[in-house]
Formats: sequence, C-alpha cells, structure tokens
Amino acid sequence: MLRLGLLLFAAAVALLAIGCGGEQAGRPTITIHYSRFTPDVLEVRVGQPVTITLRNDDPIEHEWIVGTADVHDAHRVGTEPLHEDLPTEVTIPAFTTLETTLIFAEAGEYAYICHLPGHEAYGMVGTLLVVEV
Ligand SMILES: [Cu+2]
Repeated sequence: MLRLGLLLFAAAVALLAIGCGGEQAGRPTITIHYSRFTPDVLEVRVGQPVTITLRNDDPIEHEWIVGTADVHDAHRVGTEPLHEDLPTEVTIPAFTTLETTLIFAEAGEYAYICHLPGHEAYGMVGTLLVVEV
C-alpha cells in the first residue's frame, strides 16, 4: 500500500518558470476556459520530465492540483489561498499562462482538480495518465 502521495513526484524540477524550458520530452498545454480543463485527459510518460503549460483564459483565478486521492482529500478541506511551492499545485491568476515541470516516478492515473470553492463540483476535473514508455 504505497499510496501516500509519495512516490509519484520523485523530483520536482522547476516551478512556474515561463521561458526557462529546455528541450523536454513533452510540452502539453492545458487550457482553462469557462471553469473547465481542456483537455480533461492528458497522457505523460513515467520517469521523464514533462513541462505542462497552464493557460487560464478566464477572468477569475483557478488552481491546477494533481495527485492521489489523498492529496485531493486534503485540498478539499484545505485553506491555503495560494499555491506556489510545489510543481504539482499551481495557482493560475486570471488571464495568465504558467508552466510547471514535473517528473512522475510511478505510472498510474492521477486526477487534476481545481479546489477553489465549487469548481470541482462544477466539473473542473481532469485525469493525468502516467504511462510506461
Ligand atoms: Cu477553478
């Protein structure tokens, strides 16, 4: 039962560093509009850095938080107003584009969710599939 959130993010490389990118394997973009993530399913490779661009086209702030069920349970009752310390937890101000770079150490299926009040219930949920190469 190694589910503690642990495993997946062995190395958190860089956070919110627009323009600092190198040539990484994948550079997917997740767009936020009308309080939805597009795409709502994203596949990345296990063990390889992936830089995800998060583009918020809404006039309000959103969050992109990815992790295990435990992580999301914690955020559902959390009170942190801003997320800026973890590449897996990003606050995206209105009309802003950010990047976050992550490495997933374990294959699996992880949700990404905006935990601002009401947003998850509205449907601000996606699935990150971490697959073997
Ligand atoms: Cu939101």
